[in-house]
Amino acid sequence: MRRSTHFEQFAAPTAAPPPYRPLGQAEVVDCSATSVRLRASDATIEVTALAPDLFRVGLFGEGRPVDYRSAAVAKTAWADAQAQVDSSGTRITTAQCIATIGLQPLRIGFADSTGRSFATDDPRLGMGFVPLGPDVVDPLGSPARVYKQHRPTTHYFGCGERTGGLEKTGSHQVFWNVDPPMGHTAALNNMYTSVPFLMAIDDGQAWGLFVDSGYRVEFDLANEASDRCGFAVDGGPLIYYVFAGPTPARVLERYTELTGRIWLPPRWALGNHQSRWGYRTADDVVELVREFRVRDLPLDAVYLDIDYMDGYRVFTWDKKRFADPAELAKQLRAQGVKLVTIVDPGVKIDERYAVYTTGRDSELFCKTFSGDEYHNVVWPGMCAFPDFTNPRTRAWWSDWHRALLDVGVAGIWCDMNEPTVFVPTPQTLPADVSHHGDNEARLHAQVHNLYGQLMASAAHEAIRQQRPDQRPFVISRAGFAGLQRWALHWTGDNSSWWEHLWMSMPQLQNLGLSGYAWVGVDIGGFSGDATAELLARWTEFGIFQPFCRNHSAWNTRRQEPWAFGERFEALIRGALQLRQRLVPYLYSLFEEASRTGSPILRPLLFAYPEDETTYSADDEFMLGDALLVAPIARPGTEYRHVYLPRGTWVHHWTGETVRGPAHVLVHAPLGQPAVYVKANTPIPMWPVLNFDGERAPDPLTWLIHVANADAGQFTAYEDAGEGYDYQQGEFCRMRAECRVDSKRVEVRLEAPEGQYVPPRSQIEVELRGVGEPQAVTVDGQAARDAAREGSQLLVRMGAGEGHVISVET
Ligand code: MIG
Repeated sequence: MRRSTHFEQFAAPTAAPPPYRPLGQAEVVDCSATSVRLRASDATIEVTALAPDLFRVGLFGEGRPVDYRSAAVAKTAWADAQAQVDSSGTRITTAQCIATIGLQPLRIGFADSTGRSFATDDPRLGMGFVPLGPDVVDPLGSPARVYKQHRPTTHYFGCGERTGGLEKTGSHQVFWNVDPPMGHTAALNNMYTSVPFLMAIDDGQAWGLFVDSGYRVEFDLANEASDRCGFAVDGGPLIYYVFAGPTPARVLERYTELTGRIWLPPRWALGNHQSRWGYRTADDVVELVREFRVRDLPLDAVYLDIDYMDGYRVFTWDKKRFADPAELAKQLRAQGVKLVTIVDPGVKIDERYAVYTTGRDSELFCKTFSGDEYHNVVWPGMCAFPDFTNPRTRAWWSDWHRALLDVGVAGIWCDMNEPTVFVPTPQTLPADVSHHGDNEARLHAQVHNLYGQLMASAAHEAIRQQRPDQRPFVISRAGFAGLQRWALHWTGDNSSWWEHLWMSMPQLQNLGLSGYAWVGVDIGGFSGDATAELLARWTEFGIFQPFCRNHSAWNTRRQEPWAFGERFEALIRGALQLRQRLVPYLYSLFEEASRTGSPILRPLLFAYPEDETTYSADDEFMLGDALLVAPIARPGTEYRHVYLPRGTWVHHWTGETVRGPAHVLVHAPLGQPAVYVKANTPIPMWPVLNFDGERAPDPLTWLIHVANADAGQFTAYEDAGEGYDYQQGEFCRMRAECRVDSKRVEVRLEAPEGQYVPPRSQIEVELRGVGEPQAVTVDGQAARDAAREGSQLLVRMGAGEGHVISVET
């Protein structure tokens, strides 16, 4: 593994092994109830059980103190490990896991209660340092690595934001936030956000590993050698966490307990969002919204890109083109549309611009190594860059959001926060830029990957403080592990290519496996020109993303839903309406993600880790547990292969039932994306209306594709969709279950739980695939309001209480 300052292409070829000095002999210096501290020459090593399935290992070189402070970690107090440390200090046992510590030389390994080993040090290389050469001393601490055994049965996933396919076994992964050149291909390694987290599956059992460092981090996943993997930091301590699983859900639950989970978004955030770099005037925006309304296209939020600012000065409005932003926000709000504005970190150097002068006077900007304000060029011209590691900077930055929030902006879009600078070519701050403000000065190299996340956290706090009745809406391009607790993430500047429509699928699935539950790619592609078919197919896929936004660059062909004529507009309308119909299901998945860290858009392997066929089925995905979506990602194509894992699946449009595991060829003409629904699982849906996310429409429909298969169930979550009353019990959970035997279909709607009463009078149960029923009863009485159309049966009843619907077939 390399250092960022080391250019391989200029090094003479050598057969010499890479410079690496493994730790040698160690001695136990201290034991507590849950941890063992060791010393190996001048390094301190600590192994701690934080929970029965979570261990932390820290390596602190050159006599440095143990220090786990981190911008990634949300939970620091762990009390429930109930571990036992043996008398020699070489074994820590929990109810689920055993850590073994070999002393001669120091090697650390883990095993589950059945003895299966995972994340176990490579016996030869173990953990150690990379000496920098005889004359070099790194004042920040030497780069460090740990080498683990790679078992041939292990498969790796996760690793945050990536190009290429879902499985990362055999690859080398770099974690260093950059604004990559346009046209992301599989040759691209690191991108905008870095999540040094690995989800491993070995023989159906999941485990995880997280390296917590703001430095450049690298993972070698059996690339260098087929029998080991490696995890490296470019400096400072090497701190890593090991998760024992044994399911992907369990790994993610612990990982997101450590690094945080998404918050419950305002419901409007789940609707359809429209954006483009180039909505240049308030009139453009009004006209845009009018088009959506006239054409009966769902719309819940519009984005203002850098065009709204005065000379790209952040926290300003162009006085001519956006003369009355409060009026604009008000007009949109009246039509149920929220306004989101972009915020870039670069602050224009301008004596008459208070964002700059106040930042300068309070020394809140990053400095050069010699102590001057660091300057570089971004959109506004020469800029200074806030030192977001300084809490005073974050408070000051939050406060400036008043210029946006006070006029009625509902959400903040953090861009360019890798951070990106333009000179000499688009790249990031030099490694020796100083972040001096946080009591403890740090070099940019130490905190690079944290910069974007800290900026997003300031935006999040701005909304929390200045709009205490609203739930934050923050979208960020850059981040680190834990970004999910401050912002949703979109994947930056993709291209209007079929290849990128395909790539979106594994990319979003790996983000979901890395704790980012709330994610999306730009629908239609950002750069390059979309075509009619591409936009239609991309929208058919995009509506199943947690975040559904069409966005494009100024110099590209327009790609609003009507850009390609009526036929394609109708297809896109159909897709966006399906999105609207799915909001109750989606909202329930968001609520689940906020409690458990489960991804919303999930790879099949999340629920079926024992089924290795799912590992390569990465151009299809699950939305929650009940929907399986297999988009078409090629032009002129109407058929595709779909893998269906175990269980019974019903094709949403035709009702065809398939028993998995099965490989099927599905017909998916435009307008009918391949969607399979788990048989008998009730899906809560809204009627099609041009809703505004603040009201729950009437009725709620439970759609059930019935088949002679296992019972299905789902619990819908609802609340006011905004604000915090839900934390005081103002929510409603409705559980629905459907059982089928040879004679009957029985649907049980349990009485709603919780204090929130959705403003609706009716509940509908829509049963598909029931044939010609003999009798339909609701609560034992012949159904009064039931209608049949083909094999579809619609039964209506009063909302607010429990019901049993019975259909004799
Ligand atoms: O240098 O603000 O990824 O979504 O439209 C480009 C203009 C800066 C990059 C973002 C993109 C946004 C664009 N920005």
